[in-house]
Amino acid sequence: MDIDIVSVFPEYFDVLDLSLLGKAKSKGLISVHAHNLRDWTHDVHQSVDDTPVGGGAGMVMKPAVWAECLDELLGLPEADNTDRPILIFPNPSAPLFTQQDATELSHAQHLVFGCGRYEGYDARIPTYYRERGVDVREYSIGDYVLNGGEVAVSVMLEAITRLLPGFMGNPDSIVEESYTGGNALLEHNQYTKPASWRGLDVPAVLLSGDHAKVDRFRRDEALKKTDRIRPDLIAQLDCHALSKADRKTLIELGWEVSGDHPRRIS
Ligand code: 6GU
Repeated sequence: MDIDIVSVFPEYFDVLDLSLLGKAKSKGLISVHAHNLRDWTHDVHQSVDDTPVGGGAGMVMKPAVWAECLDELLGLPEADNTDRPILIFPNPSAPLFTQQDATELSHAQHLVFGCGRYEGYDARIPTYYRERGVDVREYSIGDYVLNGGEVAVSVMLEAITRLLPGFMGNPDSIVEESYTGGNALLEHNQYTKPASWRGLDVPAVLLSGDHAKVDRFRRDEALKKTDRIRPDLIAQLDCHALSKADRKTLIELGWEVSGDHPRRIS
């Protein structure tokens, strides 16, 4: 996978050489290039932003500089639509980035990320590239405000690249974790040895050696934890995909399990 990142703080991405992502780079699984947007300016001040049309606080990133940069990285106008990169802009006012997006993007050959700074970027930039057939995505990583897209891009990159075949030592750990697959639950608690530590014991069933019982215990723990912390995820479950034992647990937790999705009744 080839990854280009455009930012006014390209050094921010030097940290990608550390960690697992650095390992994936040295293994040749991914290549990452962080570019400085200011390299595409022509004025002495290398300015990339201007005041908002219509008034208001802050500065907005100018379309012309971005377009010179993105035309080059996307190979426009020559490249045909088939192997164009996917263009991604972090944006706090966009749909939330989910595990499903990470999975889908992990199958792409080439991703280009454009980091906005200040109060954002001119809305005509994504429009322009969409009109030229580019797959343009805008994502928020959560309901809070960051100063710029750099942190959001590193979050998305980590979520995407760890799904690449050969990235993780043990691919099973991806299959088992929260948010994977259509029926997302929070993960059950994990424990390691010793079985008793400072007066706190691990749940006895985990020491029983009875794998069916352990699986059921963990599944019920996941259902209870999700009910408590993220009931919105329970309400999105597909009732038809739930086992008899899952239904029983959810009913005990106060859900009606019929129709397409569970509904809280008490
Ligand atoms: Cl993608 N960008 C910024 N600047 N702030 C955010 C965000 C993105 N997602 C949540 N907050």
